[in-house]
Amino acid sequence: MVTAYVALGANLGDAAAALRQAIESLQGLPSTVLGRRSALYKTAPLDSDCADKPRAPGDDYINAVVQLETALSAPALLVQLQQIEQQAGRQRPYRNAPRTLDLDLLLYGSASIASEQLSVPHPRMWQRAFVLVPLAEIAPDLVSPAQLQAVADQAIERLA
Ligand code: A4P
Ligand code: MG
Repeated sequence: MVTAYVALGANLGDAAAALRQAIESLQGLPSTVLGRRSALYKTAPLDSDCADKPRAPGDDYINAVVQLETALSAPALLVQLQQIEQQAGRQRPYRNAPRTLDLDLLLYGSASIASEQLSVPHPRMWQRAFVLVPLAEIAPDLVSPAQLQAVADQAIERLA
C-alpha cells in the first residue's frame, strides 16, 4: 500500500456538498482506504498562471486535502479521480474555469512522476495556501513552517 494525498477543490454550485460527496466516493475506491481528512477551507480564487497576482476573478473555493492508503498505481488512481470529477458534473470550458469539483493528486508515496498525464508531486502545490494549509493539518511533517510562511498572504479560512 502507498500513502497518497489528494487535494479537493470546487467553486461552482454547492461546493461544500460536492467535496463531502467526493470524500464519500474516495472512501469507496477499489483497493483503497481513506485515511485522514482535513477540515473544509474557504479560499480566495488563485490564478494558476500568474503567481504574483494573488486573487483571480470568480467565487471563493472550498478546498480540502485527504490521505489515501492505496494499492492502485498512480495512473490508475488518476483515472479514478477523473471519474469522480465526471460524476460531479465537471466541465472544462476553458483553463481555470470555475469547477464543480477538481481532484489533484498531490503526492504518491515518495514517487516522482513526469508523464504527459501526470506530474507528481503536483508542480504548483508549494505555491498554494489552499493546498499547504489543509495538508499541514493532516500531515504536519510534510509542510515546513517556512513553506507555510511563503503562502501566508493568501486568504484562507477554516470552516467548522
Ligand atoms: N495532471 C497532471 N498532473 C496531475 C496531478 N498530479 N493530479 C493532468 C491531477 N491531474 C494532473 O487537469 C488537467 C490535466 O492535468 C489532467 O488531464 C491531468 O492529466 P484538469 O483538472 O482538467 O484542469 P485544471 O484543474 O483546471 O488544471 P490544473 O493545472 O490542475 O489547475 P490548477 O493549477 O490545479 O488550478 N484557487 C483556489 N482558491 N482553490 C483552487 O482549488 N484551483 C485552481 C486550478 C486555480 N485556482 C484555485 C484553485
Ligand atoms: Mg485538476
